[in-house]
Amino acid sequence: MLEGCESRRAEGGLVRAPRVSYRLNDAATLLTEPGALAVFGFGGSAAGIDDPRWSHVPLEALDAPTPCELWLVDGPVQHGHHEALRWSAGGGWLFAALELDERDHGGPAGAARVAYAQLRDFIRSRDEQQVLRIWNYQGAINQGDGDTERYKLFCDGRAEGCGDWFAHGYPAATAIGHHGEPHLLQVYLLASTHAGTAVENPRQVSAWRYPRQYGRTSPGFARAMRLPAQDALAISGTAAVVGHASAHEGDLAAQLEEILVNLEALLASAGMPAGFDTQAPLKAYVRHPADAPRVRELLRQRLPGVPVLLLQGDVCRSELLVELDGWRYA
Ligand code: 3EB
Repeated sequence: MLEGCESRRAEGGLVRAPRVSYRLNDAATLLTEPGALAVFGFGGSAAGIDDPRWSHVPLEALDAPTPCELWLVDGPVQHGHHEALRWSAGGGWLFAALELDERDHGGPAGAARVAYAQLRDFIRSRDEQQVLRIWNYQGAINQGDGDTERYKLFCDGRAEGCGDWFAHGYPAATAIGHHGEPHLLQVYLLASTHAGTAVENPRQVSAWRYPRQYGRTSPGFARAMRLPAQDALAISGTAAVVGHASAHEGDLAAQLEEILVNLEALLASAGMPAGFDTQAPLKAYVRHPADAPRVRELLRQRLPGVPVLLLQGDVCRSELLVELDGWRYA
């Protein structure tokens, strides 16, 4: 039986997926939980905590009360700092994060280049060499025109900083615009001692093959990543992109429906069971806070019982109004 095989393999040394959940406890309490690898607070909840595992994500929460996000792993967790970055590690997993001020690095491209170069250098020194999932939060992401739009400059710098890091295959990723301090770039990642399996979406052109019209440098990310023990799928930021084109410009509900179709196609492509459940936390990044009630209601109908955190975030194409990402456990 497949399930039996997989759990035996996990016991035989393959790392069990981190358990990601939303919790209404305060961050300091969550950090005391055994196996706490990372804790995230959103928007206003700048808790002033001095722990490398704590991140303040500069996206405003559109839910009240706002939970924290907790990542739990098996076994003891170590943590520390390395240059500008914070890290924690345990159970075969590594979290690493950094925040840079673009003005210290000549702008959005320079900041992305330095962020990725630092992460790469750090990972090189670690046992957890396999980067599976990355999150990027950039201020004013849609500002600027054509190739000088800030997201496109971020893509240029990211590719430069990576060099040939992901020549064998890209991690899953999210890139979203925040409305916090405009020059702040935040990047964090999850890596492992074991490789995952990248998953593409048959309905979508792979991002690294996007045609020239979307920028000089195609975004380097996989649509999803099956974690090493095959017990979870990390789902990249998923928008209403079909082929390489944005669908349903100006139509929030239709974009959300398209995203749900994309997510189902992705689950099928990954060999995961259809649908989402109460164990699988998702995020919805909503461009206009006024759309939050509609997004919440539509998701309540279409994904009943699924924990979805609504955050104010700008999708990297200005015509896209909403994006989802998150997790699916097998
Ligand atoms: C898309 O499908 C939407 O640049 O890392 C989604 C996930 C998107 C990750 C990235 C961009 C990124 O193209 C945009």
